[in-house]
Amino acid sequence: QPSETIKNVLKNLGIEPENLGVSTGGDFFASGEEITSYSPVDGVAIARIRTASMENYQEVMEKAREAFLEFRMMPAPKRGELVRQFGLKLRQKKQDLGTLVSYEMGKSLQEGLGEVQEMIDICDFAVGLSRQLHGFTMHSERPLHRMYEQYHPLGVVGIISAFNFPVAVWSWNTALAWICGNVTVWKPSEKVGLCALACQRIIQEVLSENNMPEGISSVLVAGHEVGAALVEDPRCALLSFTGSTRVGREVGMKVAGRFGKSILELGGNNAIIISNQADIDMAIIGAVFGAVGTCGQRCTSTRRLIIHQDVYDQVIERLVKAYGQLKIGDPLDESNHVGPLIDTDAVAQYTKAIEACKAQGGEFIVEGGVLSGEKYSSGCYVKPCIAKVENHMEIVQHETFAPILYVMKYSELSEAIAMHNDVPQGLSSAIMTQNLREAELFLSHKGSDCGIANVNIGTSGAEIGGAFGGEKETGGGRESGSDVWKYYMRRQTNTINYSPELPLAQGIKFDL
Ligand code: UN1
Repeated sequence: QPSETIKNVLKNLGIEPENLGVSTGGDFFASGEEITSYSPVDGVAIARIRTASMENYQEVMEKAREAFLEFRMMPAPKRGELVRQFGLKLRQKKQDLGTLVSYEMGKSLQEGLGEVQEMIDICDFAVGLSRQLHGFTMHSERPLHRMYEQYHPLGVVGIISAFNFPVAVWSWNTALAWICGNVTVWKPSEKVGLCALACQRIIQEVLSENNMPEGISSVLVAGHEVGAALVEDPRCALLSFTGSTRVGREVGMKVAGRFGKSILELGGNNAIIISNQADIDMAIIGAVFGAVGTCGQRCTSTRRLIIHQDVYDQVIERLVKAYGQLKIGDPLDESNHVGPLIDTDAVAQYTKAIEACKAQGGEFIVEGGVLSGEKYSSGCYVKPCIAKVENHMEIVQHETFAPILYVMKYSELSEAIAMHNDVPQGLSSAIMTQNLREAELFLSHKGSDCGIANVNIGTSGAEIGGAFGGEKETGGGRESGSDVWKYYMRRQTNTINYSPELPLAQGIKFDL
């Protein structure tokens, strides 16, 4: 049984003991199998969700298509007004939704609230953008001609999101997709289906208060089959996928195969270079938060530290000390630093990675292990750990979604950058240095090869105002800020002739 506090949160968010997992904006429905959402915090079965059947999926896609025909004609600033109201409701629901995120996913309450704050921020950002979907105008090479470009909505945007950011990733996609005139269909991770239902209820309130048709925002809590159908469906104009590189590779190829568009946000293998000219206090905080925050389950989590030999011993000593002070336990208790992993499968992956690391020659300077005892009865709590490794080791080349931090040593910055880039992934990166030359080199063309490169900030915790995403096996997609909205629209170049002649471009003569 969830605690009284949690029961209240569930009630405030419209979550029942038994829920239907599909909605297009009206009554919830579903006729697939039933699943149970368990909390990794205490192992409690929070609630049950009936998932989408394939028939339910077809119904959702039809509704979405119909809604798009209407929604695309609504002026963008009016669509922005819907998103503004959504942001206001999120402000009212922040405490409840943040608590549910923390309880269902297991991240700390601070981080759960932070995730809802990201939703609010992207709404504000999108409201402003709704009046700024600018294209260029160009000078035509022909007399009395005009050229310009416009951005048109795409259609149905499919969103497949991961368990680790149960609410924010959806909102980065939807806030932009909606102001751009698209409708959205969301298949969240089944591990955090209740968070998805809560989000859908909030947006539905806004849409129905504004007498909007059904189909603008849909959710499908569903299994693999429905996800696969969405990937293959030509009605899904853009598919935004967050998840593993293994699955993302399949998704990307399938969507490309039907000439659909995709945004892929896949694995990271993020490193911080700690220079001998770093502010070490800052470096330690950045590294520890990056490695253990969200129990190492962010795609931006710090996986590797590349430390200058002159400060290596000092940094190691301070890391070991800091890890000794970490409090592991209930993430809703604000005195704890580290909560649980998402489930016992994740715990098994963690244990396997530690064994592999040892077998490949890694030396643990902070030992890992699975915690047991009453406080840890869900079986999902593990000890953050640190291993001395070499960058080329197979385990170091892979992303393990757990708090395992790999440390290595360098002597020259060029060598550190080479090690930094010598992994298949390219999401987030950082250098800790107070030396301008080092910082600029790291940010230069021969510096970090990642989509995100920071100076004197850790690898995680990106703001929504920048474009979020990475290179190489991270998939190349970008979400949230900057000019990312362009991914959600199709560009059209228009040339208008207002002369009485028909001159051809490139000086071609064609007389009849
Ligand atoms: C993710 O882990 O999928 O930069 C997203 C960060 C967050 C987003 C992480 N703003 O850590």
